[in-house]
Amino acid sequence: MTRKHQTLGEFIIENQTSFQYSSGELSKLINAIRLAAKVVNHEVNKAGLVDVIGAAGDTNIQGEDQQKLDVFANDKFISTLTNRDVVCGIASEEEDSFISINSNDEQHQNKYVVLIDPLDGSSNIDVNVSVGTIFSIYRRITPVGTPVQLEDFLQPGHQQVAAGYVVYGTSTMLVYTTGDGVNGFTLNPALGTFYLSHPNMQFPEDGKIYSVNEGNYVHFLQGVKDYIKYCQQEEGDRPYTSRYIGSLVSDFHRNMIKGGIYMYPKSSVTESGKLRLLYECNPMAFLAEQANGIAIGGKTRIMDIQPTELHQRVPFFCGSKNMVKKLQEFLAKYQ
Ligand code: AHM
Ligand code: MG
Repeated sequence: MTRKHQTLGEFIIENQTSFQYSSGELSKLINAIRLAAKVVNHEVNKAGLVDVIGAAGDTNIQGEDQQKLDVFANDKFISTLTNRDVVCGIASEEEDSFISINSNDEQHQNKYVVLIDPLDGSSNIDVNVSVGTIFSIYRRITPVGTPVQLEDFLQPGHQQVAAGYVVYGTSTMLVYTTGDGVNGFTLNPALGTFYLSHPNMQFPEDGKIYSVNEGNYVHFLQGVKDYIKYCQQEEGDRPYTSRYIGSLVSDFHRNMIKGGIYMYPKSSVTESGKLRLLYECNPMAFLAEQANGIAIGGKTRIMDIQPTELHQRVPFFCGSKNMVKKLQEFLAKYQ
């Protein structure tokens, strides 16, 4: 149930029992992400002051070293999740390997692992364009009370129990799913409180926006090239509008609200595309499917791919149902 003026904290408590494994542990975990998001938001908002307060690598007035924002966000999410004792393992786009947390201690019986991209699109920060945090949550598959293993992180996306993102945009929003629809919460910066602003978010079935880095057009496979030409043709409701922020969270967020398709294909120079299956594609795919959208990696559904390594990259196409289906028709011609 959703109410007007409901805060994220209230929403988590009220919806806790609708979650199939309800024990309060997942709620604590989402609360920890909420807290870290607020701290990172505060820091991201100050990014434009870099000439005033010092750049990464400098020492600030308190004698502390200034960190790059993606390093700051990584440290903040990891320390919050660790200190609050809500997970048994974390994998981050910023870390080479996964982190095991107190998993060999009988006191710590946590069941969940988190995979996180702490600050996606961070190259956009220097030019004051929106960036985001993406997270993905699974139940571990190895026994509780033993150290987590790589296999706990290499689960296909359809095993996710929750996923979401924070978009640090004109407003800061936290959008997430626990497998029961997608809800969006907007931060009131004066109060430091997230309010339910976008209940039950849904991709429109049709859309008119396509998002792709067209600078790479010459390297794309013929099916993708043909679909892009289709988007540009004058017929019916086409040509579509081209919008590419280059910040996955922002492009996805806009497409979910307005209707659209996001594409990061493989190409003749990037055999698997750019985006990471575990930190970017799976959580976005879970959100998309929960919001009446589709996410594929070519022929396959993104969430059916069996991961083989932590930092695996895959092609990614995601958005409004009818747009992704049309793209599939073009891709099928060349398979
Ligand atoms: P990052 O994880 O290094 O920030 O890269 C991911 C980002 C996505 O947010 C964005 O959609 C994409 O890279 C943009 O890539 P490109 O500049 O190649 O179009
Ligand atoms: Mg990223």
